[in-house]
Amino acid sequence: MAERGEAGGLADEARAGEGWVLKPTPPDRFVDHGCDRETRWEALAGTGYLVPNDLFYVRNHAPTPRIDADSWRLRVEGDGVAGPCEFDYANLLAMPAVTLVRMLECAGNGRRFYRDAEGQPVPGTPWSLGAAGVAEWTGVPLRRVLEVAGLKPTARDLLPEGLDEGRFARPLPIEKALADDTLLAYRMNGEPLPPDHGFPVRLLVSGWAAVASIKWLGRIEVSEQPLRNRWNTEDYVLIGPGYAPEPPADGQPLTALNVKSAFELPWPAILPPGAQRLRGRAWSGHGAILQVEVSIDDGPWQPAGLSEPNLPMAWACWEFDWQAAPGDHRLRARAVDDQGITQPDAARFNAKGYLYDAVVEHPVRVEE
Ligand SMILES: Nc1nc2c(c(=O)[nH]1)N[C@H]1C(S)=C(S)[C@@H](COP(=O)(O)O)O[C@H]1N2
Ligand SMILES: [Mo]
Repeated sequence: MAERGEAGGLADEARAGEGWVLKPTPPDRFVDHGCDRETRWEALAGTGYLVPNDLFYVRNHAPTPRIDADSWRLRVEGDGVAGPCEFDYANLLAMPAVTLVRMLECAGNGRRFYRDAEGQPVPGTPWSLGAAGVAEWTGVPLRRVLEVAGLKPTARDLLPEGLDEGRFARPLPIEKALADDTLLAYRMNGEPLPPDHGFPVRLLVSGWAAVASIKWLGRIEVSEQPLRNRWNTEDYVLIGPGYAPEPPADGQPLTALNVKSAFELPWPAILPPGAQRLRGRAWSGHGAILQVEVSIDDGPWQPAGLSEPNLPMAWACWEFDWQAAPGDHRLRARAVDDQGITQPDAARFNAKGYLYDAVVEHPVRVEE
């Protein structure tokens, strides 16, 4: 094993594997990407609509910090509020709470398919489709807290900042900050937020790439000026043909998620011949799922059955009955949301490999 600090990159990579994520992420349930852990789709089979906290993917830019709720404070300040203001954990818990079911999905989910399906390598964590999950979140609308802090009508952008190493922070426009379903969340699936998912308080920004949902929140700057940092000008920005730059950003800062679907199967899957009930999930950052179709080996698109619940900005579970014949097969699923947005045959290339939304071919071998 390389000595720490021997070669900069190596030391960093070695460090990224150790102790970044606190919860157990066994290899039968997660793919280990070093600092990030991807949920295996086959592990979601039979889990119900919500992803249990212990199975939820983790995306960290720094190790999960251990934060004491009693000494924790959220500071709201900047020229967009009347004056600086502090909230403690008890203050937030005492405010009227809202509970919502929403998806979190990493902007890079599906990134490996830019290379594997489209022959266009891109840097970054090579997620398959498991950097997504749906949970029930409880918290206080961010708007309420901003109102208490004396939000000015001239406020324009917010900078929510994490307490992790490097103080991860990404600017958020005021319109999205004021949405009814933008929360300061402190519970996930009925439990206090787990440390890896932002304890004690994280932002939940509905329908947007999960990079907006800052974990371990410690401070929110409210500004009358547009705010920029690396995370909305260089990273988490769509850069490529067809994405006109919005200077000073190198491209278009990521906002809403798009439409995707996945099978609850291992990659590749091995199935016995005969009647198979295939299951999967489909989701959209713009609304609810209207329809899912499945095609086997370039055969016709056939409707899959959707089950309830089918909540907007969460996902729909679906199933499809298949008579599996021995041999190698390619399964495809394609979703349409209630805004009429569907999955294309090829995703629109962008330099950092975000928002891969094309129909994915899932390899399956059927054998005795
Ligand atoms: N403070 C902080 N917040 C953060 C991050 C981070 O590294 N630090 N990662 C972001 C990214 S890129 C994603 S995809 C989601 C992941 O949330 P999860 O680990 O709870 O699934 O958190 C977001 N919030
Ligand atoms: Mo992410």
